[in-house]
Amino acid sequence: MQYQTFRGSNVNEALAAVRAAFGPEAVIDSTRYVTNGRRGAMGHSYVEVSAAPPVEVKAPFAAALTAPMPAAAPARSSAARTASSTRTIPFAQAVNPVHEERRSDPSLGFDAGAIEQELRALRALVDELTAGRTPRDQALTQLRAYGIEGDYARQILKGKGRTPSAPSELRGFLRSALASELKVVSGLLETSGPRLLACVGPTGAGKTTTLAKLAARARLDLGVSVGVISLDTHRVGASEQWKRYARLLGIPFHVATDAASFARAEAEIDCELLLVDTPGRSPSDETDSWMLPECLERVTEREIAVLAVLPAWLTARDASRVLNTYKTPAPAAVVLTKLDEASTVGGVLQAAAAGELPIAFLCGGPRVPDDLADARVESVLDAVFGKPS
Ligand SMILES: Nc1nc2c(ncn2[C@@H]2O[C@H](COP(=O)(O)OP(=O)(O)O)[C@@H](O)[C@H]2O)c(=O)[nH]1
Ligand SMILES: [Mg+2]
Repeated sequence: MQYQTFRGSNVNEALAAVRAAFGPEAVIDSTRYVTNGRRGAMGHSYVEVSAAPPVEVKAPFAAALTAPMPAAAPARSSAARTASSTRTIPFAQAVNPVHEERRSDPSLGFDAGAIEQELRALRALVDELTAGRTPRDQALTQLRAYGIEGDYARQILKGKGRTPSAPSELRGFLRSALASELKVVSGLLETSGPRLLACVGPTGAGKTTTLAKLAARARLDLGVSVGVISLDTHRVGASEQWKRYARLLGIPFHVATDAASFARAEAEIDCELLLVDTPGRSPSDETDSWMLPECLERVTEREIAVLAVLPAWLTARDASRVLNTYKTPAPAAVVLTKLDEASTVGGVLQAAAAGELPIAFLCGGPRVPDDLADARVESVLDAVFGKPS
């Protein structure tokens, strides 16, 4: 790829020059803030962007979101039957009708081109805004750009030694500072004994998709017996979607409309891992048709963990507001979804830290079961800061 260098007195000016030359889809390789380090009349600084003309994008992210539902594809039901009876095609292929590789990175897609470009431009902008301020102030501004502010930002810097002033060193410093504050929990699926995992969170956060991923992982990869009960009777098509997943995986599925029918379903399903899907609940929803507490009260023979499912792009304030609606039963951990859509992830981490909740799983796309990973400190840091170059 032929890169050219563009300069401007600030990021916007340099990017405008890139756009004028190569259009809005230009590929940005790097953005750097250059200064001679002097102030006043002797000072000289500019922003340099290395960019190339656009290349054909493999498959836009929107394609993943708008992929037809399995039921809509006429050929899928026979493919699905094949999957459940003989497993001649992988589960993921049967569930996700568009299964070709959507990104260059098959893991979680954190480094998808568009988000990387946005992050680079954001970093350069922050470098520019923070030039000439104390290293600590620069660090706080950087953290704010990643979605982390207030007490949590100060806590991250506290006791971590001298804050470096060079922007390139600062990012590494913040990465290790955040690493020592992050709490993750992994291996939730691998524990043994009768247990129940319920997902709670706002509508559209990815609860059903996450549970389908967990069900597939537990059943197909770990050989755990799984059952599902859905309390979501509100959303059109919700139980049909689950019936399809359940048929493909060969697992029992029930819908419960109240605590009594939940108890009956729970007694009937013979499985190690019971997954419970719930309807979305908005933070402003005062009307309580929320059945989960009553349903879980009756579960005596299983270890229970509630997972709060939060889109990674929520701000700290919105994520905290959501977490506050789920006090009873209290979540044990957070699942970060939609990492592939997020350019800042720090807000949700801040809210999780405020609620003393570890991160349990990361979801970087809608594909069942591929786009699911156990949370690890390094992968959470990659989601916040981008992968180290
Ligand atoms: N891009 C992306 N989409 C996701 C992810 N998780 C779920 N989705 C999509 O988000 C939409 C809502 O997900 P769903 O599981 O039904 O949300 P729920 O209302 O919380 O159960 C669906 O179109 C999913 O395919 C993810 O990690 N990334
Ligand atoms: Mg749902």
